[in-house]
Amino acid sequence: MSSIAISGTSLPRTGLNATPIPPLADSDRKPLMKKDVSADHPTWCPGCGDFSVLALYFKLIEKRRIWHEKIMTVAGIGCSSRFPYFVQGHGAHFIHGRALPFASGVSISRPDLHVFVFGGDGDAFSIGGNHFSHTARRNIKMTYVVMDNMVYGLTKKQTSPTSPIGFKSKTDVWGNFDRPINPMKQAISSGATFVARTTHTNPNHVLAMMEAAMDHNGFSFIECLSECVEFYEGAFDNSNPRKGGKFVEVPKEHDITDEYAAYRLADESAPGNFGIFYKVDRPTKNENETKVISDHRAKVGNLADWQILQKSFDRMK
Ligand SMILES: Cc1ncc(C[n+]2csc(CCOP(=O)(O)OP(=O)(O)O)c2C)c(N)n1
Ligand code: SF4
Ligand SMILES: [Mg+2]
Repeated sequence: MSSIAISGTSLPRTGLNATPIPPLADSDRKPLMKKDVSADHPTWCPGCGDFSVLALYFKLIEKRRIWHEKIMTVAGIGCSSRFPYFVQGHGAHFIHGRALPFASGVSISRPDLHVFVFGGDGDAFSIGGNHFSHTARRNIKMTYVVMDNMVYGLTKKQTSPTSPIGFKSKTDVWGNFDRPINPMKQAISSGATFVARTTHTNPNHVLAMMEAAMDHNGFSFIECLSECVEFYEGAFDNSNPRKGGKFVEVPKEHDITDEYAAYRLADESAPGNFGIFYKVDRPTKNENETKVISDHRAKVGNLADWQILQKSFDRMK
């Protein structure tokens, strides 16, 4: 379909010289339902926890009226990272561990979008560990949901950075003896301004955490336990009341602005607490960069981007 740009919006044309059809006002648009936003049939194993996270993302899109052109779903590589394939909207299935730098560029250059990043524990804390720390400390506005199954699923059962001590895998046939990363502590210490924990077995809670994260102005991180039924079955039974476990919410009296209290919560042994551990406001990199750009633009007499660039090139001559 050809299109024409009017006041920054792309309007569809029905023929070469046809009058552009004005876009519908947001209030006249119908919320997108699962059938409107589900793409390819998910190729996860039957029973995989990732199905539940995807279903709740669809719910979020419907409930918060995120339009097709505003959906931005980024991922790295892994079973969980196949996520953008299954969403009918903009997105990228990027390089293993490199989803956050890609998402950072999108977030900073497109302030009208809320970028969602989904991925696995290996993607986030092994190969992508450095990007995790730097995106968090820069407080770049986006929501990062790590679907933690405590194993490498796609590559068929290697030890991941969150695998518990004693976990037997193809890389640790004798049982893992390396101390696992605690994603919540890692997020808080790296400077994430919103840190929450949930589990795929509690759909209402997953949706509530995604909504709160989306409303946060900054880097919002959610550790979502998501069972790999193929290579780590039963890993989260202790937090699932249907399997005899206990789902314990963050205590009501917890102060979410208290960093040390958040650490103490994060330090509790498995299955731990679920809910928002930490949430504070700090200027985002998005805001800081926008200010630098507008200050500079004002200084150079509000020249167009290409004129500023030309001036820089001229200085290099
Ligand atoms: C640069 C690079 N290194 C290694 C791999 C192989 N690889 C693909 S996915 C993956 C780990 C997946 O584990 P995780 O991120 O926890 O996702 P899951 O499959 O468990 O959802 C690895 C090591 C790769 N694709 N690219
Ligand atoms: S291997 Fe595990 S993580 Fe991957 S789709 Fe199957 S159950 Fe899910
Ligand atoms: Mg994993």
